[in-house]
Parts: sequence; C-alpha cells; structure tokens
Amino acid sequence: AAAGGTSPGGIRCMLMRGGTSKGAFFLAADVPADPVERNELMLRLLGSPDPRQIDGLGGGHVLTSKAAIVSVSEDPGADLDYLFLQVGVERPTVGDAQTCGNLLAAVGPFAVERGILPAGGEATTARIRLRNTGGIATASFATPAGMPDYDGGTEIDGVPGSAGPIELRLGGGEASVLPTGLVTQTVAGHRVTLVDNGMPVVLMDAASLGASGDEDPGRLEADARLCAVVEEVRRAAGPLFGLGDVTEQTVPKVVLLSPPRQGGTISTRAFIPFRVHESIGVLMAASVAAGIRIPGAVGHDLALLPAGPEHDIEHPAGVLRTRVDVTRGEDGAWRASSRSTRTARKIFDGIVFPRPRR
Ligand code: NQM
Repeated sequence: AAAGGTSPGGIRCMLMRGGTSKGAFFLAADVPADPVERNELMLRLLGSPDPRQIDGLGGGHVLTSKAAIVSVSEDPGADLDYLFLQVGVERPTVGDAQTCGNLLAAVGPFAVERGILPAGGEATTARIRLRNTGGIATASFATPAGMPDYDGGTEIDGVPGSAGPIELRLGGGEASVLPTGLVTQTVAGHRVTLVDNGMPVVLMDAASLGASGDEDPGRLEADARLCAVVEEVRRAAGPLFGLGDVTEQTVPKVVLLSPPRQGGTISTRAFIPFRVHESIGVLMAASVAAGIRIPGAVGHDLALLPAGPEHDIEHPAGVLRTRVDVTRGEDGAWRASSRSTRTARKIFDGIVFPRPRR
C-alpha cells in the first residue's frame, strides 16, 4: 500500500530537475501546513545543516538544496499554487523570500504526475501563482498520452544532454522594474542599478570591483575582499527594495556585469548571494535583461543590445536566452514581461524518510 501523504514513516516526494537546479517536490497536502513545522521537516528531509547534506536529499550546494510545494490554486486566475523554499546547506535556514524560476519549469509536470492538473492534450499550459512573490507565470509543456514527456531535443547550458522544452512566461504586470524609480543610485559607495523583473537584483559593473567578470565562480568565492564588498552593497540595497534587513535572506541577488565574450548580450556572474551561481537563474536573467535595456542603467553601455527582444545572457556555463520586452509607460515607468525555454525531468518518485529529530 502507498505509504504517502503524512504517514509517520515517510513523506511522498518527487525529486525533480528544473532548469539548472534540482529540488524536492511535495503536494501541499503531504506536508505540515504550519510553516515552522514544515520548515523543520524540510531541514530533516534535505539533511541540513551539513556542508555535504550527507543524511538527506540535498546535494551540498544551494542549487540542489531546494523544495517546491504545489497545490491547486484557489485564485480563479491560476491553476496551481507554487511555494518555493530555499533550504540552507551549512546553516539551518529555510527561506521563502524569493521564488525560483528554474524549479518553476518542473511545477506543471509535477502537478500532472500527481493528478492535480489535467493534461490538456498534446500540450498542457498551466497558470501558476508564485506564492513567494505574488506573480503569475504560465508554463507550457508536452503531455502526449496524458502524461509529461520529458524527452526532446532542447539543450540548455549547464545541463548535459537534451530534453523536452518547457516554455515559461512571466511578468507583464503593472509594477515598474525600477523599485526605487531611479535608473542608477549610489549604494554603500558604489554606482548600482536596482531592478526587479521577477527577482530583485543589484546590477554592478564588475570592473568597478576590480574584477574582469569572466572569473570562475570558485575564484570569485575565494576572493574574500570582493565578497565582503558585494555583501555590504547587498545589505544596503535590501531596504531600498522594501525587503527590510536582508542579512539572513537570499534576496536581493548581486550580479556583476561585463562586456559579452561569446557573441551574446552581456556577461554575468551572479551572487545568489552567498555562493556564485554556476550559471544564472531564469528570473535573474530576466531582471538583468530588463535593467540593461534602460538607457543610463549600469550595464547599458557594457552590453551589445540586440535590436529585438531576445537577450543572450552569458554566464559561467554558457548562455541563457531570455525574451524580455521592455516598455516605458506614459507615466514614465519601465515595465517588462519575459519568456524563457527551460527543460525539466522527473528523477525519482517515492517516499522520503526524514532524519530523526536531534
Ligand atoms: O532566478 C537560484 C536558480 C536560482 C533562482 C537562486 C532562479 C531564478 O535556481 O529564477 O531560478 O536564486 O539562488 O537558478
């Protein structure tokens, strides 16, 4: 008999790759509703705190220490609700201050697998409410024979091989992508642009920090002086985004920009924020593209801006293509919507057993 749900022995869970990240997916009904109990359970399931997460599902890196909680939405404008949780690796933290555009790619297929979203024929489109930020995204993916088909010929940099495409659309709301209304400002002594097109991001010129901007993530992480400056700027920027004290939060992110080197639009190194991303987040890339299109913004003069809306955001593992349409309203506010193609895969489906309470 299926042991699933909230049975004392274990919790029903699907491990999924979404884009260049990996996370544990749960139905909301299968985990405690109380956030304190739920977060404590997530730490025991993923094996945190521990740099190797040896006693749990986590992979020892922030990009593989993630959870998604999915349910049918009560919002008439959405089919599904998606709550993202960033589970700390070395520290016992569970944060809900940000969403994750990479895991978002796996939310629709997971919901079809679990039977909470009917497949729509050859392809299914799901309207997904992002519970962390309040936004709505749509995801379209192949469902021949009524189930997700993860196979296909789409390659994304940072993932070996190819898989079936999942088309994500985000944004398009009334909010300005410049939360302070300023194109640039000085934060902790540095000229930055604060932009939010789905993810709050501080844009910085890598050269202004003495970096070339094409360093390996490990090399940037080993530069204690540079990391300290990035963190000082990030903490000062937090309240300007309306996020309050962000010392313990994973937002805003800080992205170092430099001229493109692979024929793309711009080169990026993303502090997320205590590690440097091995590629770049989907929504981070959408925020970068929106920011650099605005004349005068940090990065505008470093970029090779395309005539059309397809931006090739260079990152340590290659390029992420994001289609970002930026418009300026009659009120002077800059707004944006974005689209990206990702892939996802079901890795295992089963019952996960939490580490005992210590
Ligand atoms: O920006 C990592 C990732 C992300 C976020 C992070 C993301 C996005 O999974 O949309 O996907 O924010 O730490 O790549």
